[in-house]
Amino acid sequence: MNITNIEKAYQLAKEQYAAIGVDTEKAVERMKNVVISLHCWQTDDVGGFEKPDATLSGGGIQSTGNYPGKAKTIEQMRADLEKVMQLLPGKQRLNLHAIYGEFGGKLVDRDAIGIEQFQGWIDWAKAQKIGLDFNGTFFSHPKADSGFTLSSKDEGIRQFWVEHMKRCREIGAEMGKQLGTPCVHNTWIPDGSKDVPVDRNGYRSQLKKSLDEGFAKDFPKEFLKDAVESKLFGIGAESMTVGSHDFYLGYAIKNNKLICLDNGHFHPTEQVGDKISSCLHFVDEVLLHVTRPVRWDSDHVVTLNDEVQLIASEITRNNFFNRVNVGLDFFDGSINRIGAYVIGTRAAQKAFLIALLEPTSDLVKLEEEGKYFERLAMLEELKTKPFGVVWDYYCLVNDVPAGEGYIAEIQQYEKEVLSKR
Ligand code: RNT
Ligand code: ZN
Repeated sequence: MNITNIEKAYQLAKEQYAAIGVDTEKAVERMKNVVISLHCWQTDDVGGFEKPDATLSGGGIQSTGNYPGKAKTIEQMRADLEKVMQLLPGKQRLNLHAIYGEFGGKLVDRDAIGIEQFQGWIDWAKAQKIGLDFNGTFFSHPKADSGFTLSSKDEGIRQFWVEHMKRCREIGAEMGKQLGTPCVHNTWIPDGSKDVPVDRNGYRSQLKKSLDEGFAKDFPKEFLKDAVESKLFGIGAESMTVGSHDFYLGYAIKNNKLICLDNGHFHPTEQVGDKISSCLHFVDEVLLHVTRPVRWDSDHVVTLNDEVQLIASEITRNNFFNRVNVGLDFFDGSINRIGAYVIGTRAAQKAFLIALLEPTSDLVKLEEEGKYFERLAMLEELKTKPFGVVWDYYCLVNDVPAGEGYIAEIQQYEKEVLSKR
């Protein structure tokens, strides 16, 4: 896109927003507060590097599609991530899963991983000037095949996963320490039951016991922040999910943990955007997994929709940037994976910029005066203000392609790199 045209259009847009009391410069400046954690698992459909050609198995999460060019080695994955970050304005973090360590062709089981397998990632992150987040991997493993991990009634299996969790926290804390920015360590387990269970309470007691053991060691908050991720149901766990929202929200409040809200993990008419201000009255911080559930927890590529918009608006209106950690969680193997990343991350960023271009205090005033026609009218008018022009300007000042400019760059990367894999 032509630079002078973007600048010309921006000046006009700036005036239009100023007329309704919105400072576009300030909005662009406040985008610095929006740091998005890129979920590493979009690069290879949640495969990881434990075994050659590993594919996601079990856990009720599913990646579909077989688009060519998937990252098969750590080097390829890093190259892809670097490409993605070159096409994104603003600052990102990287969110790693435990199966993405550098295992050097040896089988290092989940209860044996350590910082050795992740030092390379820390060095890479340091060079990229980004922070790292971390997740234990409680699926794609024979000891998860029964459908129960931390909530298992088999003591050997339960202990195995508790050990995994402990090791993941050690790794996360070391990442935070070395990189000078706390690592958000998230625990999601697939545990649940396809058919109606009898002893729901028994499994939840096991899970509580395991979490207490896994969290027994304290780490400084500057290094590590622990989150627990709830879910309503998963495929193969339709009748009961052990780690439900009630369970984890209770656990997080009582034990000073972060609650992870994944917007694919609730009933389709529930909105995560509405939950943020509720949870933040009782927990210090929240972790988000921003995704796009289509009829179920399908983890489609994030697009700019009402759900994501409400999430961004709630964070922005309340200036919750320091209390809400924004991560992404989708995996689509049916289209160019780098393209999927860029579309999804940019969509989330756009939602934040739109939220920052809102005359919030004026709207609150209308609301408090009971002027609901005027409030609705303004909210409608805001939808057709020249947001896209401010977005292009934001990309321009961040030195990344504006508008659709990233499409050609991804096509070129596909031709030069992905198609040769
Ligand atoms: C699964 C959860 C979880 C995973 C990742 C890969 O339903 O959303 O966050 O997607 O851990
Ligand atoms: Zn998630």
